[in-house]
Amino acid sequence: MYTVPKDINRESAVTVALIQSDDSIQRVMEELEELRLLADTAGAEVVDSIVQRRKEVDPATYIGSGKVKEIVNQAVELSCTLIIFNDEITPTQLKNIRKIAGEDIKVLDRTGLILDIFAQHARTKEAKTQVELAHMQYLLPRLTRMWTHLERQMGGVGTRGGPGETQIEIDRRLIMKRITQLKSELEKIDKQRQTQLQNRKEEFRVALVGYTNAGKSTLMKSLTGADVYIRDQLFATLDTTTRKMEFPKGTKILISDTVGFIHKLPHDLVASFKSTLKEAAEANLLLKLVDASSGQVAHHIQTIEEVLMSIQLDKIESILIFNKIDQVTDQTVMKQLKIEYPQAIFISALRQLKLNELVDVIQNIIEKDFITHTFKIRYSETGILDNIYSSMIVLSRNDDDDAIDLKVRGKKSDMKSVKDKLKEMRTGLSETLGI
Ligand SMILES: Nc1nc2c(ncn2[C@@H]2O[C@H](COP(=O)(O)OP(=O)(O)OP(=O)(O)O)[C@@H](O)[C@H]2O)c(=O)[nH]1
Ligand SMILES: [Mg+2]
Repeated sequence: MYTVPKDINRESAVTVALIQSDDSIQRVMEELEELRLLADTAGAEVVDSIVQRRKEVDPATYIGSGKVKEIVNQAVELSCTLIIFNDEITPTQLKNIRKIAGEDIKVLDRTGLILDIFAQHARTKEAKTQVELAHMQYLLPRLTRMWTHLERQMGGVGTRGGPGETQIEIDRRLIMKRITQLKSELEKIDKQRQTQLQNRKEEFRVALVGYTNAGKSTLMKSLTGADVYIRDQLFATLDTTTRKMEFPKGTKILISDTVGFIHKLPHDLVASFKSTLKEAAEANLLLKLVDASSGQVAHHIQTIEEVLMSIQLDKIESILIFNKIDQVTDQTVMKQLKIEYPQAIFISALRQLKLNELVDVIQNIIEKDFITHTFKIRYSETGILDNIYSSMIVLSRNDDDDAIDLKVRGKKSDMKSVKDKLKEMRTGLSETLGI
């Protein structure tokens, strides 16, 4: 469960949600709670949430100008510097709301808030380039004189990651030029990634996917010992980390940790993170991680499926994993989850509970297409042993007087490559012996 750190220097914010006739109230409340976590990660404390019922969205101000005025007054009363809307609002709506809000209050929507967090958390060049591209694309239709003026005056939440102070003055044409530049930089990075992936084609690849804060990086660390960034924050990870992992039977796999998903993930962000998500696209197996203690299990699973479908990764074989079981205190919740998701695995990445079970399931999936074969290796051919031991599971070994009998299980392609090498060695030997 997420805990809000108290910090008196944090900005105060009011969140605003719209409920239309077919919206579920519970759904909107959950979204507001998530918005609070997003704001908290960005550095703002939500002190009030306002819900407005309307049949239809107001094209000019999203919730109606009267309601906007009321919210602005409320924000002033509560000494808030920030109003955050639960949904993505159009550039026109944003412009009009900002006009009403005046210069002392910043107005953001969910996308703007997520972009702000991404800007704070991007570390590698790739992540930074992707975030800047998404930010520029978001900024382009929203670039107004008034806004640039505001941005220059204020700092903090919602103003990071976009253009710097001098860049703010540049016009749309220059921003468009920057977008082209960033796209070509990403293409270059993408090509490098392709080459890396090409080199790893032979290895079995597993990618961790799931809702943000589900514990993907923690699982990566528990499985591989990788020193990845773990925080009780949304979008702690924005970069891909790939590590080798060796199973007890000797099978080696590559495992990747990557950016998390969230409900209403901004479209531009998904598009600009395509390159990072390629690691998942090239995977043989996806580990879909869900926080069992979140109280939003079904919703999180639905989001994972939706995002995977939107990036065409929904056909990859996958395992559903419930994490943080140590945090589920209500045993009826666990029972219910086990009934509803009979195929799922239940673990605690942090406490390292049931990780063996997970490793066994992955191992079984890898071994599904394995075949068994017995090689007879002559003592003059022991040079091939390294090759066999590194790519296959050795079931038994019998060192006879004239040869070694090795019973192995492994991929058909690995068997073939060993057979070919042996053949080559034997023909070479026949040639030198003149037989
Ligand atoms: N109690 C408990 N906490 C866990 C477990 N696994 C992860 N956590 C905590 O959950 C928080 C988020 O973990 P991360 O591994 O950073 O989650 P993530 O899925 O990588 O999140 P993002 O990178 O932000 O998308 C951290 O505070 C972890 O310590 C678990 O099994 N039990
Ligand atoms: Mg992470």
